[in-house]
Amino acid sequence: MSSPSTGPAYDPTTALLLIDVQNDFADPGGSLAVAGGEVIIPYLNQEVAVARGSGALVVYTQDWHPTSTPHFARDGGIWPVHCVMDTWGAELHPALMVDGPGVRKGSHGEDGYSGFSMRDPQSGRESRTELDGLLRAAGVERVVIGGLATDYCVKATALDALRLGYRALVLVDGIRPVDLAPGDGERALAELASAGVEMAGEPVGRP
Ligand code: VGL
Ligand code: ZN
Repeated sequence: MSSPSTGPAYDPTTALLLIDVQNDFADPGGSLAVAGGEVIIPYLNQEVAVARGSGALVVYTQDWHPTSTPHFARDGGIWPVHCVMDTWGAELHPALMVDGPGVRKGSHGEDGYSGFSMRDPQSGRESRTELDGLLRAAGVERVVIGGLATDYCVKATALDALRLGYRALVLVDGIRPVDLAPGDGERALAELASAGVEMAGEPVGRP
C-alpha cells in the first residue's frame, strides 16, 4: 500500500488520464478481463478526488469499437470481441468515479491503443483523437496516467504524451497488464521508465 504522500501532486496544469476503465477490461465477467482490473478502482477514485480537489482535469478514455473491426480475432486481428460501442462491455465500470470529459477511440475500426492517436490496421494511417486539443485548451502540461491495460493502452498513451511534449507520470498501483506473454507488464514499465515517463506508487524509477 502506498501512503497518500507518495502520490503525485496535482494542479491545474496537470490532467489525470484514466484509460479504458471499462466493463470488458475491469469487470471479471468482461470479455477481455484484466486480472486485478477491478481492484484498482478504489485507488483510482481516490486519485480522482485529489485531482479534482486540486483543480486538475480528469479525462476518461474508452475503447469504442464497431461490431466488426480488424482489431478483433474473428476479423483477422488478435483480440476477442470487446468494448463494442453502446454495449455493456464498453461502458465505464459503474464503480468508477466520473468527473470529467470522455474520449472515445477506435469507432472507425482503428487500433485504438493510445488515447491520443489511432491507427488504421489496414492502411497503417494514424489519426488523432480529440484528447490533445482538449488538454491544450485546458492549459495542461503534464499528465498522470492510470487504468487499463499497462502493456497496451496505458503504455501507448504515455509514450504519445511524451512525443506530444507533455510530462508523463504513471500510477504504478493504478494500472494492470493484459500479460498476453508473461512479463509484458513489467517490460512495458521498463520501457516507459527508459523513455522518460515518471513512476509513482512504488520505489522503482523514483528519484
Ligand atoms: C486494449 C487490448 C485491446 C487496452 C484495447 O485498453 O489496453 N487492449 N484493446
Ligand atoms: Zn480494443
